[in-house]
Amino acid sequence: MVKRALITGITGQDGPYLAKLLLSKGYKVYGTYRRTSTPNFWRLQQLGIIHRITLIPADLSDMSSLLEAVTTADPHEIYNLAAQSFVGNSFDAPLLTTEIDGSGATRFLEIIRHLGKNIKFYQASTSELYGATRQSPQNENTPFSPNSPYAAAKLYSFHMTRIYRNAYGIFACNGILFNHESPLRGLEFVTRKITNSVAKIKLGLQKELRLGNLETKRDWGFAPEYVHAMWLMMQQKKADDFVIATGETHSVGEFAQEAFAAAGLDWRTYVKADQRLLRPLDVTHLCGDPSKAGRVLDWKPKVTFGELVKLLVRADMERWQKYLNGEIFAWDAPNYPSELDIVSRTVSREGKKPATKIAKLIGRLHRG
Ligand code: NAP
Ligand code: F7E
Repeated sequence: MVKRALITGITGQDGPYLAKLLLSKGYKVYGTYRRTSTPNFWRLQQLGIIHRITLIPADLSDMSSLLEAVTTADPHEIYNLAAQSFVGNSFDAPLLTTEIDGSGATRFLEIIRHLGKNIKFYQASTSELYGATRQSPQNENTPFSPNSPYAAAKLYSFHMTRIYRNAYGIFACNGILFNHESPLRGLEFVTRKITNSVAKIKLGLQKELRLGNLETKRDWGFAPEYVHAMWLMMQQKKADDFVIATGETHSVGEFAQEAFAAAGLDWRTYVKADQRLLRPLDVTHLCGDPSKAGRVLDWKPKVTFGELVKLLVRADMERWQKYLNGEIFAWDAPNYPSELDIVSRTVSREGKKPATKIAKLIGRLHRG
């Protein structure tokens, strides 16, 4: 029997990696996307899987579209990855964030309950739930203490997932995932913001990098490994909640130092602290304890912090080099005003094409 999976948030970072994994396991994959005025499928294109996925328009704030998506896909498994996932933005849009990240999961749980079908449900919960906790490392028994509208909304969906599991016997599980990164990470998140800037600084396209809180610590892992953990949770006999993390923590400053060093640069020359980038309230220290996932799911992280930073820097260097070489490929930078500005300044400085001088520069970089 061919298994069918419905993934919400197929255009985000995790959706395409999960889709790729499920396709490799023989699943038929359906993915929901929001209608936007400009299509946003660059990640699915980059992984080369866009034509293997059945795309369904749906919005987490709209019950009818979710019902339509579930009846169309008739899935065995639903992975609810869609979210307003940027914590900083949740302070500017708390109600929208609640609607999507909080109530969105309940809409799915209600659909599953009313259809009465055996549909398994995965909820993308988060280490942000631990927020202001002083306990470290954090595991499944650590009390939650959300510190942002994002985390408060995710706390609601965490509990609704647990409640529907216990009240109605629905196979519903929470993956409490700590930060996980990849070359498909959005440019607004700190890791990719740093590695994208390192690439541009190295290529002479940017002079400095402005960051907010350099002291906050995160437990950063590699996204493709984390989506594998999602699938493992859904294959268990009994639904349960799991922490997925590396067990190592590093500050934003350490990440920046490592990323600049990977390009042969000293971060202190380029990184400037900018008060305007501080959040009204931040989460200062996250470090996960994934031992339950190791024991029950036989899941362990493999990519180390150092390897992760290097692979992100390499990916952004390659993308900017390809762009400057005049290659056309699917990526996100052209959608960002800040990036476009740099691109157009480069083009006008160099003449019509971003070619000669920059090609020479790239040649020099390749030679070390
Ligand atoms: P992401 O890159 O921001 O992707 C979010 C996805 O949700 C995008 O496809 C986005 O569509 C979609 N979306 C946003 N609002 C929507 C709406 N109203 N209706 C339908 N779709 C909507 O996030 P990610 O990094 O892949 O994370 C996946 C999930 O895990 C999220 O729920 C996130 O909160 C959670 N999480 C992430 C991490 C992490 O470190 N990455 C850690 C723990 C938990 P557009 O492309 O149209 O914007
Ligand atoms: O911030 C600090 C910032 O935006 C990390 C989401 O996937 O992981 C992510 O949430 C830290 C924070 O991710 C800048 O203040 C400093 O302390 O990369 P971030 P996040 O907030 O940890 C969790 C697990 C999720 O669930 C979320 O969906 O870095 N920081 N300077 C900065 N952050 C950003 N974005 N930009 C800066 O300039």
